[in-house]
Amino acid sequence: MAFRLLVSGDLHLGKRSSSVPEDAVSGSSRATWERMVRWATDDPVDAVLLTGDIMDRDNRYYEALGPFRNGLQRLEAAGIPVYMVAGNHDYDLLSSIVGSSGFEKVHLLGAGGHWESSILEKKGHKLQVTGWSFPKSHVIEDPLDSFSRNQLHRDIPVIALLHADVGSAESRYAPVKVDRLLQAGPHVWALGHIHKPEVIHDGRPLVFYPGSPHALSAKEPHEHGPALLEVVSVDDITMTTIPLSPVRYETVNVDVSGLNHKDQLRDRVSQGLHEWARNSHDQLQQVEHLVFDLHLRGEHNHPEALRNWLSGITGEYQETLDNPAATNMSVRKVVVDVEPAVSNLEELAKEPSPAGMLAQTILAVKSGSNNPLLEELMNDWKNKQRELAGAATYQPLSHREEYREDLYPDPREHILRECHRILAELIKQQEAL
Ligand SMILES: [Mn+2]
Repeated sequence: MAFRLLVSGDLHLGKRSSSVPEDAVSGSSRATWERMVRWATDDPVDAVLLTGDIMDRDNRYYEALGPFRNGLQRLEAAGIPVYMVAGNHDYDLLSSIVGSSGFEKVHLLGAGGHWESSILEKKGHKLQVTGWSFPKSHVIEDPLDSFSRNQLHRDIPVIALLHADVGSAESRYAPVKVDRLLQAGPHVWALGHIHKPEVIHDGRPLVFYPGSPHALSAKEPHEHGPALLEVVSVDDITMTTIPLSPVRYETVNVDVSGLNHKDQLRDRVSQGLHEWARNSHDQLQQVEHLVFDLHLRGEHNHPEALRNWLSGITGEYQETLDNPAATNMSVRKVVVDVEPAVSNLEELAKEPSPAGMLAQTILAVKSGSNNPLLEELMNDWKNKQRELAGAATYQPLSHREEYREDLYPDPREHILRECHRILAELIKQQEAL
């Protein structure tokens, strides 16, 4: 006998996926919520567990309230209990929804930041669900400071729900140390806050972020969906992802070496995208929007021409796959990341010329070493970054999580790309002489 539990968090109802047409119904996170409710009721699970940030504060959550409540009503009507905790986005939104609708099986656990438990029963078997909810938008204390092992039942599986930032001590979103989760007592820690699905500890306990079930941006690539937990006993717990997100983001590399015509390039790109889709056929059964970042790789001395030949592709390219979901493929972004066709970069690096300096710098980035030009570029980059981060223009954004994540990208890959571009330009000029 196993408990089957559908686990998810970070739905951010009210939000839409970026780079998906505004009028596409499946571009909204509520589409995935509706899919989850259908999945949970079709072959009824024993409970639905939600790990916070179900509603998105910054977006049109009033519009999302109806669909959320409606889904809860369908789960309640099917006799499926729901246990949830609040995150930093919905710390003050969930209690009113749960409290005012006369639900009997929908539970908000740990309101106000006080750990709280509930027991789930099935054919004489028991399982404990415990949880802690955000009491306000920012929490700098570790929620495990107030966690007590005494509240745990002995000999039955315990699933803990927590919206928290694991491993980042400086976080303002409930920082938690992995070690404390491992030693606290529950057999499963189902977490919320991080949108990328991640298993932090596989075993006992199982510690994982199910991630956002609906892919919201290109920063959330690959498969997304809720997790199915199957709990047989404290020693027999398995987790699988149910890929319900109708949106999927992927990066595809296309080798453009030797391509010297626009049509050739466009054909190669289309081939590359179709090949990716063919190889991932089984994973696209529910994907309605497949959004690509296209990386052009290989050797080429005319990166600007490549860019021009593909200009407009980000708006124009639309192809529909012949599969049950009629997956629509589009291109969000093109990155030209080609290397100059140089017969011997090491030889070139010995030359006392601008091309030689660039070759040296390329070799330095690739080998992880340093040279004076690279050092100078890195310093310039850091100074510019600091200026930008402090600029008044961007201050209104400074509280946004996604903004802070973007602040300090690794400059080396950008420097490498620019060195390649300039070296290719120099070679082109020399060829023309
Ligand atoms: Mn969060």
